[in-house]
Amino acid sequence: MCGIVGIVGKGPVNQSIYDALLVLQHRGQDAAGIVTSEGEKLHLRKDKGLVRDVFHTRHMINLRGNMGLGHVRYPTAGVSSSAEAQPFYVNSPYGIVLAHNGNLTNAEDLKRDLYAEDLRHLNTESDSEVLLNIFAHELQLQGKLRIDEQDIFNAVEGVHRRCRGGYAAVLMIPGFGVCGFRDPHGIRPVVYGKRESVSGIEYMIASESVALDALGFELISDIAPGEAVFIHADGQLYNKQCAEQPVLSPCIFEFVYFARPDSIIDNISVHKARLRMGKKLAAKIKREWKDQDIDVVIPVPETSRTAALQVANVLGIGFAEGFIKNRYIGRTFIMPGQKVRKKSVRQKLNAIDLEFRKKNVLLVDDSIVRGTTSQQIILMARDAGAKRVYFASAAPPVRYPNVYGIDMPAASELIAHGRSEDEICRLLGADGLIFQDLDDLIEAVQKKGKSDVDRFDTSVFDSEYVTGDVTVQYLNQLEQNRNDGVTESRSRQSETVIELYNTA
Ligand code: PIN
Repeated sequence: MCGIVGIVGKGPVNQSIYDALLVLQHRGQDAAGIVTSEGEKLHLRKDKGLVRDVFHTRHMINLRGNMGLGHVRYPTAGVSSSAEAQPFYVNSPYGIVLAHNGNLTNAEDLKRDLYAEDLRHLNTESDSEVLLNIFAHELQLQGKLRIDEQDIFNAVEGVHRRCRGGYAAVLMIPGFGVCGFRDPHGIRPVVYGKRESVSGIEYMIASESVALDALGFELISDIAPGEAVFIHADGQLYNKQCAEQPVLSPCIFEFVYFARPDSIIDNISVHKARLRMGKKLAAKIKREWKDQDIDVVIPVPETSRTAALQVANVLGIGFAEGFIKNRYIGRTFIMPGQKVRKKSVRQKLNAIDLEFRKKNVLLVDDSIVRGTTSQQIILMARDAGAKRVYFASAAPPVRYPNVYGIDMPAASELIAHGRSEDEICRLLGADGLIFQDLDDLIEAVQKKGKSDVDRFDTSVFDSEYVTGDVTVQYLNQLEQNRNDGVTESRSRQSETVIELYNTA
């Protein structure tokens, strides 16, 4: 997953882009980048690391100009390296920089076409570089020395014709303007807003509305599925629907876990959606655990708190904070020749024994993915003296991989893949386990049918991939790539799963 931002300002934008990236940091901690346009000149700084570590004063001083883009990256496709940090740049036509959130499901075909037909060279494994080159080629086809917004929209139409998958992107042409666009299913979120400055109106495009809030921008709208918004360097805003059959189907996992609770996505408050998830989950617990003997509801920090509080309210049971998270958990330093170990959950979370001692506790988490954390948390609750440990997930079992840009493990690493709920409960070592029903989750996010969203991408729960192009071969390839130890951390985490399962 990644976070993107684009600003057309009336003064220097470097600080505003930096601040917006800090607010979007939860969307990716692997790499960060900012590019600004000072007239025709581009200034770029990108590297691996957190926003606060990538940009120093000397970099910020160089990032001159009144418009620019920013990106925070979470590795999805490809390896994690500084060469793959974004924004990406291509020099022809006109010079274009692009930052992307999502994943193209037909990237391999597009790479072949770019090479063999469009005569373009790609220098990374990243599908974002593919997206940029497709856009660049489509813009080149307009065949003009001086372009206008219509040429940009025509090129975005070309992107929608050729690309499949999830993509929310911002791009910039130096001295000309910034464009934001969203795939025809609107899988990944992206919004735009404005702020009045003494010199006129400034515009921002960002992954989440929280970035607008934090910088004093007022939310105008989500970019609609298939739509493109273009802001000219002079501050004029244009928008156009560039897809033939747009169908809004946003990723439901943004609401479950990924997005900040203070964001509004497709007119739905993430916070309120999580409150409704808690209500629904409590109703299911009431229905299914008639003689439940829960003494206290304890959230697994952070995301699940909102839902857990509602579970406790609806059940009429006490709520307690039983786990304390270390906010300053540091990096793992790899010494030569040393085997890298995953930081244990115990280093990140510590239990307050008195909230567990001699009690039947219900732990609530937003989701169960690999199950490794859940397993360790249940052990911690027992070690802290709990009599019985029940576990509830505010989302249904995650059984299938994500192909639209959420960094999820391969199917075989998902604890729920091919397993019944009873089997998962046994592996986790819980005394009882309950999952949200998918229909309830959809209703919770949909505001009981009151939102404009008729359909969500729920593929991680039911394998219904909204773009309709995800084949068994594609998923097998994904399984192989993700299992091949694409990143150290992934392979390390799967090791831990096996170790823990064997001891269960
Ligand atoms: C983490 C939110 N949430 C916790 C992410 C753990 C799955 N995990 C998904 C649960 S936070 S596991 O609150 O935002 O920090 O199932 O893979 O063990």
